[in-house]
Amino acid sequence: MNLIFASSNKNKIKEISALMPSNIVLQGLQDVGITQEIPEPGTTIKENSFLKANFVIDFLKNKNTSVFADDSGLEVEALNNAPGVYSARYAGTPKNDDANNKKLLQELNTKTNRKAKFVTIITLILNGQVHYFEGEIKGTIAFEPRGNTGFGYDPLFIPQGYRSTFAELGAEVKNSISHRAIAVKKLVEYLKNSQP
Ligand code: ITT
Repeated sequence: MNLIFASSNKNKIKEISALMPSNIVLQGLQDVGITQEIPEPGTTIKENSFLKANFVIDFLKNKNTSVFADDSGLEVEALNNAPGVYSARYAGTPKNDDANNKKLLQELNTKTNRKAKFVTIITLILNGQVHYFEGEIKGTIAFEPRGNTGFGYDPLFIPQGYRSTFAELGAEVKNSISHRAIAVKKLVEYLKNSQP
């Protein structure tokens, strides 16, 4: 089946492509003629996840389009779960991973509690029906950026049970345990069971 992934984040597209079975043909936004960045005006991760998927349905004016979107964020306990829904633009616009990581370290400068979690909510719109799939992973925030794989907050996030950051662990390990991998596995399972 053809499935549109409503994301312009190349790293997410790479991670999700690696988790998709071969009978699902992923189409990017450009494949369906969407070149602008999809607005994310929501105040929760779930809301933005839905808005991104629904944008594609509205844009294509086709309620039977099969589309999914991933909205993700980092929730840091000592910062009242910030940056959360604002993870992409934590240090302002345009979005910048290095600036976000720098700001996060500054905000945590005086904190001893380094606990955090990554959250992903995938919204699937299939035959006009909306479905949500969630994934999260607990961990802690390192004291300086380490490693050079992945994206976003990966150089600062140490998943529970490990000593290395996601950026040090590499794509294969990240993709076997991450928030996104957990949500995508649920999505794939659902698609497998819903196909004739
Ligand atoms: P879309 O086009 O899919 O919306 P985006 O980059 O805007 O791409 P989000 O709105 O979900 O994605 O923003 C989440 C931000 O959180 C993202 O820019 C990263 O900074 C961070 N993030 C999300 N998933 C991550 C991951 O697996 N590892 C590290 N950082 C992540």
